[in-house]
Amino acid sequence: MSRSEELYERAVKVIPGGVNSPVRAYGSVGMTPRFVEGATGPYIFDADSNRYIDYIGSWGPMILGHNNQEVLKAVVRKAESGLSFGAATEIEVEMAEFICENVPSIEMIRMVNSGTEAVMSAIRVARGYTGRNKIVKFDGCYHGHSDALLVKAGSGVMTAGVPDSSGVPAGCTQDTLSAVYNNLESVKALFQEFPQEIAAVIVEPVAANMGVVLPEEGFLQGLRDLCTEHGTVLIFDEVITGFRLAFGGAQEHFGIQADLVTYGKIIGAGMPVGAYGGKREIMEQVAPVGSVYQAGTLSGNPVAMAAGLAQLKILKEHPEIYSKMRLNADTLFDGMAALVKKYKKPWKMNHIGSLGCLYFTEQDVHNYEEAKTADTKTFAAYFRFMLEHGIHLGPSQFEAMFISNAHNEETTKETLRVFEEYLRCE
Ligand code: HOZ
Repeated sequence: MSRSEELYERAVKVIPGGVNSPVRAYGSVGMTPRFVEGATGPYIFDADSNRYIDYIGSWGPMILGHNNQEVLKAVVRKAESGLSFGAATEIEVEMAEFICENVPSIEMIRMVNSGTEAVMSAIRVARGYTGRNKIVKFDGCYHGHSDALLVKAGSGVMTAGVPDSSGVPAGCTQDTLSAVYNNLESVKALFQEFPQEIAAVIVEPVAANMGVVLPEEGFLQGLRDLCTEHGTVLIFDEVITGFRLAFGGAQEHFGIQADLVTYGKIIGAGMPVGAYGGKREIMEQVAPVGSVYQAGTLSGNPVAMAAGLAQLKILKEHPEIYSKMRLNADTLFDGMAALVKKYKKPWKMNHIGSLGCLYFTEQDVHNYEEAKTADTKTFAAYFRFMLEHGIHLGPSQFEAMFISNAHNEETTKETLRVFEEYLRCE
């Protein structure tokens, strides 16, 4: 029995499914998880000392690759003065100033501890600001696991085989409306049905929890225009795209400004952090200035701030990181698409910047229904082959592949070699 199998045996006795987040259980690929011992650069090592090229990158934040020494030093230095105080610290101000200076739509920002918390709070603020209750989300977009947003959610909910979670009272989702990604008409119809009732439209500007679905030309601008017209708060959930798609995230990449933006793990460089920010007049609704309550002892934790700020500063000082990541990502994803063609498979590769997803379907994927046509059994076989040959992918058809600045020609060449071997044996 491998060490990972031993650990899994222990884990399932004391942790539901043996994991602290469902996708990690490898359920949708019919395997048991590899337990991770450590990681460096583009590589991750399991408890049996196997080395893998890692395309999860902690689901996005390891933009610089694993175990970046500058980030690590900043963490150690900060930790030496204490881990948590539950009181205001200078580094929180530095972080807030840095983001406000660098992201044009953000005039004020509040730190929290995860993307889930950021989105939950942003929705509350949008409701407080507008005095309205309804929110619009999109089928297949995932905004964390708060009650109101577990409606046709992406990520692990998609492979759980149920559109909505149990344990969520109907009252919590009665004001959640779900529209079709890339379909402005479906959003217009909701505005027509509920004029003056929609507090917020929340969207992943690149939907990266149902694989990777790119916004079509005009979609995000259309949402911007509809929200402006109806006095509705437009929220970009940039938990995955923030500081990744470009330094200014999807807002910079697509040239569209949201009213509120949510961030997650990326701004903690992998430490547990989230944040929501945006227009001053909206953010001033938040307590203690305004009447929308939101709080947390670990919010703005100094060690997490130190990690995040160190990474963000490196990204700001080295804009060439983005072109390098894009080049590596294009070489890998276009290379995979070329191999798919060479071996006469009908599968589709969606990619943008450092994010990509190979869908095992012959259907082009622009939304949730199309993503769901993917053959998850074929994905599972592909996943197993890749893992057994040293390539660590997200264990679900509906997760993205993440490229970091540490990936290079060698990792791309090796990944393409293994992928071709898989296609040859398929
Ligand atoms: N929901 C995450 C992926 N979109 C997975 C989180 C995790 O398992 O760490």
